[in-house]
Amino acid sequence: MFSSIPDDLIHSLCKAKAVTVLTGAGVSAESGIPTFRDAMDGLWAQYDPMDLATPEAFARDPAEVTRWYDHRRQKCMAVRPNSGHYALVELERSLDEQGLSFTLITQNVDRLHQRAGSQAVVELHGSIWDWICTCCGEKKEEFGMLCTEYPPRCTCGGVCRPGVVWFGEMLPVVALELSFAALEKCDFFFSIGTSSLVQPASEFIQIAGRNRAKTVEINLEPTPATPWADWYIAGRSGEILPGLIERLSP
Ligand code: BJW
Ligand code: ZN
Repeated sequence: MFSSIPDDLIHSLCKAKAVTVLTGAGVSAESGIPTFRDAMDGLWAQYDPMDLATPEAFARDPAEVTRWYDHRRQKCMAVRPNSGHYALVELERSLDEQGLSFTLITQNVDRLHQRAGSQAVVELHGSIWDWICTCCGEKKEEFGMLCTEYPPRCTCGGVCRPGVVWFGEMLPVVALELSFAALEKCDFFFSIGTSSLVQPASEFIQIAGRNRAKTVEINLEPTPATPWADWYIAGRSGEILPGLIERLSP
């Protein structure tokens, strides 16, 4: 069960000219991908993701860290986008048809939004399918492929690292610029399935609100973003979003 969607939220969203959506791990949870702060499964149950998703962990043991990412890649391939992902595709299509603006910013590295059909996705924390050579800097995408060695090597002989953003690292400049432009432009902002603990994404709701956007948060539980939200809807994004999109239809 989830709290009902208020009429004034629907009314405000119907009037919006530019919508920006920020998603986090909760949006993929109903597909079967554990959230970042959920316990890990199988062989990796004894590990804390906060200890593996760091430059220090990769420097210490690149083979272990790349094996962990391969485990997660396997999981990503084994699952499908859920009704929350598809509802966001529908929202994008509907706004597009009306000539209105839509930006989807995701902290997720799993590419499920793209697999669902979302067109313009800003990947704030990179992608689990990208590799970057630590030696020559070459970036390559290997969607759907697993490693043949740990860590994989570039043609130059250098060690490759996952193309994701770890704690203490800068976010991709283009993704940041697109995000800030979308926050400045939007008059309606969604924060969906994120714990709002990790900067800079955790501040997006405040930035959007300061720019006079109406803000809504959808999450199983309140987060540090909740006080900044004009509406907080408690529940699963895969249940709430389809109902919300349906209410937009004339
Ligand atoms: C549902 C649901 C359902 C469940 N429906 N909801 C001190 C030292 C060094 C750095 C810092 C520091 N203090 C602050 C910093 C900055 C740091 C930071 O914020 N740290 C905090 C932990 C304090 N940030 C950074 O370092 C960032 N870079 C940066 O700021 O650069 C400038 C800078 C440089 C140097 C120093 C200081 C500043 C980079 C952050 C990179 C984050 N990377 C990760 C890993 C990506 C790769 C990988 O996946 O392996 O990104 S960490 C992890 O957290 C991952 C996620 O994208 C990110 C956010 O998590 P998310 O999506 O919110 O997931 P969860 O699991 O936290 O929450 C899930 C939510 O869903 C929950 O709320 C559930 O209730 C909900 N939910 N099911 C709806 N069905
Ligand atoms: Zn190289």
